[in-house]
Amino acid sequence: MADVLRYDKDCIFCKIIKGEIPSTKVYEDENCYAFRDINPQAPVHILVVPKTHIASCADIDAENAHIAGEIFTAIAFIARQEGLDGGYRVITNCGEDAGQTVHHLHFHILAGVKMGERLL
Ligand code: DGP
Repeated sequence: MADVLRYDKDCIFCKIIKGEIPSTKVYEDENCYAFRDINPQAPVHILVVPKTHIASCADIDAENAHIAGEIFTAIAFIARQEGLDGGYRVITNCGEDAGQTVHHLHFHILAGVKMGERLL
């Protein structure tokens, strides 16, 4: 069942989800929305977000944890849809030290380039 969606009126990703700011949609279901990053860091760079406003993965709790599973189910679907057979990296930045700039939980799917084993 779909959650009752909560939006933050000042959140850029909430505005994208509501269609108030345009985006290149890749995937959508009841609880998740995915679109191409405006500043791609790899040939394929997609953001997957919950439709309801959650600031970061630090705000995942027992009540909303199902969203994490739904997002990863969407990520696997999107990877098949995009033909990411060579693999892909999934990143979520949480907080200032991690470089989070948009405070609406989002997962980056990066692909289309050989990334190597180092994360930083
Ligand atoms: P992070 O640093 O993890 O908070 O990443 C935020 C990402 O969001 C960054 O890669 C750029 C992307 N982004 C910011 N504003 C917009 C926008 O208006 N449209 C799209 N498509 N992406 C955006």
